[in-house]
Amino acid sequence: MSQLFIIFLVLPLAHTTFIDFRSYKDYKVYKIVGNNEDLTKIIEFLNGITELPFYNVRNNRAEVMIAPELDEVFSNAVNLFNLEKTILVDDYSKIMAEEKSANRQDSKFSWTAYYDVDGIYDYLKNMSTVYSNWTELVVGGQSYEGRQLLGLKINTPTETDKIKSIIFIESGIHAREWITPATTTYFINQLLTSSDPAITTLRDRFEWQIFPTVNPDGYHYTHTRDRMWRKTRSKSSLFCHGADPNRNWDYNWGQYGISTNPCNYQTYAGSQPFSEIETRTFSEYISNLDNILAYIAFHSDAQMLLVPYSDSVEHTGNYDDLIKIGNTSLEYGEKVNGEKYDGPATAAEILYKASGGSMDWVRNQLATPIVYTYELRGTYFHWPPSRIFEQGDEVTQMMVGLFTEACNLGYC
Ligand code: 0X9
Ligand code: ZN
Repeated sequence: MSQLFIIFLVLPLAHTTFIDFRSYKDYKVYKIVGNNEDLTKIIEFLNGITELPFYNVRNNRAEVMIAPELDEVFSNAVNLFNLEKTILVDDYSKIMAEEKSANRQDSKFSWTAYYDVDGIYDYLKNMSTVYSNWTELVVGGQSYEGRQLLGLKINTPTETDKIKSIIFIESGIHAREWITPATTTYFINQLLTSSDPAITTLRDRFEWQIFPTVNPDGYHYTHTRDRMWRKTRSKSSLFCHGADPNRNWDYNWGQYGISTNPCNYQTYAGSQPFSEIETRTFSEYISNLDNILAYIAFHSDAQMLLVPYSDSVEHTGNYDDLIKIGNTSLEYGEKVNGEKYDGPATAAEILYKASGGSMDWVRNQLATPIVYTYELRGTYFHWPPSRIFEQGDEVTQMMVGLFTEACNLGYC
């Protein structure tokens, strides 16, 4: 009994005290099929004895990442419920190796490698000097470890003094979703350098405020310590860190799809709404902007387009327009690589209910008419660096489609 007690006591600590880069050697991703209730019970049991780096339960199927030392406990739990498991990923470290090998092979910023926060910020700084007449660095907030939430404003000169509407892009709020900052800087590069009239028109018509990595501490941590980190890096309890910055906004905070356990790897909502300095300062920054026409958040990797609100199946406000605009956006995107996305729909309908997300707060607090969350593609947050451009081009066309239809419907 005392041995069991020690195992249960030590397991959670084992995951919080490592100082090297976590290898994920022999970590498996399993699929279990069963009813949502049983699956949730298994996940809750495992979450009670350890920190699961990744799990989700939806549509009567669960995907869960299991450390080798937990394999037996996991198998027993699955057997207890008479369920079957299949292996989706045999060794997550092999997937990670593919990302690293191509990482930063030269000193010039590119879209064939993933960059840590300093590399991304250097790129933004560099662009603000190369295109100094019509771009500007903007600081959207601060992080727990003292980093800035840095963005680029793009506002080309016009012949009239008409103030342009703002299109606001938030990316990388979840640290491990590496394809989102990469795609966002790709899109910035398209706006700055493309001579395609569809893209230059899009650029010139609006003021853009684009933030590639709004959880910079978490993102840095995924590059230096733990690839599966998702949250911020604040101190949440004696041994645990971080809150889910997409559960921490002050709209229906703490209601659905959240954890109240500070050690939960994924969805700890924080000690109170806006407990995290990142969401608090960023929401203040956004509130002070007049004239936001659109707020777009990028996540991965569910491959879908979500509309507000995320914790209700109710269709509100201009839902019909958002569906129409979203469909055009997805049609434009599909032309690039033939990839179909689910939606547009509410998260509650096609993903799961989740409260306290940025998109819902923006929609509710600021009444921003066009609000979307794009879930990009990937395999458990991995995407080969050699193929970043695929999603970069897809997203660029999705943006062209989105604003073509929005303007057709009279939003511009
Ligand atoms: O759970 C989330 O926050 C998002 N999915 S992810 O796999 N990238 O973590 C979905 C976000 C849905 N939208 C809001 N809750 N605002
Ligand atoms: Zn996410």
